[in-house]
Amino acid sequence: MSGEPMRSGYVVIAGRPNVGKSTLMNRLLGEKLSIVSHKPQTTRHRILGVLSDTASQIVFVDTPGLHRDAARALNRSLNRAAKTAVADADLAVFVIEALRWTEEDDDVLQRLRQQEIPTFLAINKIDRTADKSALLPFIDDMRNRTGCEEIFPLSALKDDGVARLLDAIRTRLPVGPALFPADQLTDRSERFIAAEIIREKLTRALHQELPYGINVEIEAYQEDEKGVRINAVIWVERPGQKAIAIGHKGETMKAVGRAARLDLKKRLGRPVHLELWVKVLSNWADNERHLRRFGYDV
Ligand SMILES: Nc1nc2c(ncn2[C@@H]2O[C@H](COP(=O)(O)OP(=O)(O)OP(=O)(O)O)[C@@H](O)[C@H]2O)c(=O)[nH]1
Ligand SMILES: [Mg+2]
Repeated sequence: MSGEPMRSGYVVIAGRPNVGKSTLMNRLLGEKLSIVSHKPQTTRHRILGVLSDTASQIVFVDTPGLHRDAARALNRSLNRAAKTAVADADLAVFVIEALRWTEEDDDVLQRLRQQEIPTFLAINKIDRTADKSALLPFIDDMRNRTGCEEIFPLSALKDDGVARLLDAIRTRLPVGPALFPADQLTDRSERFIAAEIIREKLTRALHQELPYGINVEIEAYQEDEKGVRINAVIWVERPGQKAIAIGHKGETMKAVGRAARLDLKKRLGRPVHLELWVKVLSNWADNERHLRRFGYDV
């Protein structure tokens, strides 16, 4: 025993869409928990990732990206989930992209200031900056603009600079007992994670706007001695989207099913039998009743 008191707390990972929040949380956790894609608005729910050791427990909170174009009910729900997560945190990691500052980043900053929570600034994707000397003036500029004293240039993708951020988070946590059992990784069920993995593969496979109109619902999740049997419905908003999601001769659906099954098998450590159906639920992303049914904050 070191004699140091136990530390624990909620650390929200906040930022506009697509800056790499989920990639960073997965890296900090050392596990792929949150889904990741190159399209904005991949994360749609608040997801807790718990990192425990003998001296501390960090409860990371991955959030949907806070964004401006919130014309649809689903977008408003994503923003609401992000905002409430920030309100409940002990510490925030504000993620931005190297050499970029946008109005949406400024919105996130204003939100963090309103809540008055201590904030670390993570400048992500530094691997994309060939000329590293350009980072120094950017860091100074960001220090002035955000008022954050603790700034961490890093690459979540390449695991560069992440350990330094993790150490700083540990020392900043309030003294307190563990909030979750030490062996618990997340607050989310295997069923939820299965739906997310399927949505990740769909988001990566489908082009343009279609991923925004997709929701995955697990209809059956049964375990027996042979493994896990999962039936999932992929809801789209219009008949034309159904044809695209299925693909020519069902090829898109087959590829998505294969990729999801492999990932699920790895995650669950058991064989997985997966069946996918594509169905239309007209305009579900703009309907609060449907959103509630699918578990969104409305
Ligand atoms: N080059 C580079 N790409 C990164 C890095 N971190 C994340 N990415 C990529 O950025 C894209 C978005 O990553 P996500 O982790 O899904 O971003 P997010 O902020 O969680 O996005 P939303 O959930 O949509 O708000 C993906 O294509 C990632 O692979 C990084 O350090 N370097
Ligand atoms: Mg995300």
